[in-house]
Amino acid sequence: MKIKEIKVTVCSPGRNFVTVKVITDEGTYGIGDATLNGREMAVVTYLEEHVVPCLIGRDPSEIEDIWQYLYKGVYWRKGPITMASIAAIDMALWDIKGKIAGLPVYQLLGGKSRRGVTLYAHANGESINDTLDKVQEHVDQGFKAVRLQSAIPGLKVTYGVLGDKKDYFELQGNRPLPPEDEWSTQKYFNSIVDLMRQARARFGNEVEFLHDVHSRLTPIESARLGKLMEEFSLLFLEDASIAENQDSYKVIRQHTTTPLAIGETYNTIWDCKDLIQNQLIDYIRVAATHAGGITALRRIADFASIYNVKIAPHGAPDLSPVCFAAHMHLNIWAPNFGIQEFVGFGNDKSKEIFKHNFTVENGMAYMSEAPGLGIEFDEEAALKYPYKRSYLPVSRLEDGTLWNW
Ligand code: CS2
Ligand code: MG
Repeated sequence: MKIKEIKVTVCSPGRNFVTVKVITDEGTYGIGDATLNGREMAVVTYLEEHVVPCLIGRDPSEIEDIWQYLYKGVYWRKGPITMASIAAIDMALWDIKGKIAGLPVYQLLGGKSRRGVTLYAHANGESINDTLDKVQEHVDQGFKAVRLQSAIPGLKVTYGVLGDKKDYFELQGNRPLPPEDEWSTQKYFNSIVDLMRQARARFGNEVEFLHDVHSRLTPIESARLGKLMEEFSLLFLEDASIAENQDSYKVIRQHTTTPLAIGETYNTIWDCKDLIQNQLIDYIRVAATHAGGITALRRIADFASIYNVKIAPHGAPDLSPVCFAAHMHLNIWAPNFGIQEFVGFGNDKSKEIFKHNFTVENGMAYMSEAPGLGIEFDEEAALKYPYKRSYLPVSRLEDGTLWNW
């Protein structure tokens, strides 16, 4: 069997998705996600101009060799664009291998380690009460874990809070230039404790709470936040601080027992190796699409398991349902699975394009037993929603200093 054709399709059912389809000379095909929010076309070009020509005629069963070929063979290793491209090819090859074997991919990884995949939902509110009402909605649907993000008094827009928008920033259609948001650490500290205190007062300790700081704090500020959060027993505090210097998490770790999660912006194991082996974090949140696919995430999960670090794959609205499918196979297999972020299966346009039979009930996701990844991509439907350039916001402090969004 040989790779005969590779198609890269960009569609925008509310937000841009980049989907790769690898087709063999025997007609079997697989799909993968290559979506990199705000830089989608860079990945498309990388794939079409630099990757596809090298793969035509190769044996699609040689997943590992193709992964190594695309990773080491490029010389200029790593980076989000390279790794998203490798990820999409990798997911598609696992999809093909499963289809040929007549097995869902998780069976090829080692089978199920649990009945279902525990999810956490997002409660985003314009006020603390609004946020807590959203928590209630998720609890009523059976979710056992909810991430709380609430507007910060005095700031126009805050990560995760929808403002006057009807939907996530990632789904607010195209933004021809990056919007600029303002950040104040002081205003944030003035409200975050109240949010969690009122949440615990209303829901007791039955619900797991999570919170995404979105890299807005310095390490010592993260240490301070971690200590303040201890009384609320969070499941984890996410992206408390940027960790390009992985040692900086030693500053946080020595001050607080609040569990720490990081990793959604990482694209190789090297970005998190020290954090994991020095046990500076408790959850690694790498996404299959951004970190090199199933082959790479399996490696990271196994490495993390040696250090009691759990996987909690990124699952924001800018990761396509194909990425969610890949995560489902990894999550149901990984002995050190922790929890999966879940923001729904997308809007109606997205459901028209990406078809699957994964199910969600009482805050748990259940596998599709279809061979391969268990998800189909309707190219015709996709072409109804053409690419629209869109950017993630940029963040500045109140004095204008460029900050971490
Ligand atoms: C967030 C993401 O879901 C999360 O944890 O950090 O929504 C993130 O902002 C987006 O994926 C960026 O594109
Ligand atoms: Mg996040």
